[in-house]
Amino acid sequence: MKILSENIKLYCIAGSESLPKGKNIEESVSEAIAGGADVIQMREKNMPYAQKLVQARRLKKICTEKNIPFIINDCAELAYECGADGVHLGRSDGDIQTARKLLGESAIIGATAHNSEEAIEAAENGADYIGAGAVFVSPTKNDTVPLSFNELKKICGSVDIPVVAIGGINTENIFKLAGTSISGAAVISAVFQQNNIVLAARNMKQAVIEIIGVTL
Ligand code: TZP
Ligand code: MG
Repeated sequence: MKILSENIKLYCIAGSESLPKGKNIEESVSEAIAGGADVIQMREKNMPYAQKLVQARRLKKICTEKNIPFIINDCAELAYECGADGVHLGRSDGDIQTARKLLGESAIIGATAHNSEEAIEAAENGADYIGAGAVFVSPTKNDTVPLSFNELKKICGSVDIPVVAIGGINTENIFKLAGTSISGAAVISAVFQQNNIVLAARNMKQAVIEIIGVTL
């Protein structure tokens, strides 16, 4: 299952620590999909491996039923073991070619880039999409330095694979990214920390659709 730029508009990243108290991750992912999520990523930074595997298998089943790609953050081995559609690798999560050998040609491998040099390198190594950011101050990840509009635009222009912006994106500030040529937005809080996840995803998807066609 490869990813096309038209199928990565709303990339929703789910993690048990990013949900409001009492919210269940499976239900939340189902709601995000009902609202229009194009891709689901599972991102668990503090969960034991065995527990991540159980949860990942459950989420993979939900995504498969809806024909939505399911991506694992950080760990190609976990992606392999749970049968995910792919993995997202940050700069220190292992190399793309090793993950490709493990997961196979049809796997979706995403890579983080903070500038065009990193994006070009990832594309040359076989990445299927780029996650570029953070683009704004993120309420979820506090160790990021926001990218400028021009740097994001340069990243998009430097590779021919889809670029998804990440970091602090919501329905109000996403309009600042119009004209960068991003293919989509990856979000945590703008969808999963909202009371009505279906509605939040629907509004976010609409906002992405409105800005991606804009050229400056
Ligand atoms: N990488 C850069 S910012 C970020 C990640 C994983 C967090 C995104 O979460 P939010 O809540 O959409 O800012
Ligand atoms: Mg990572």
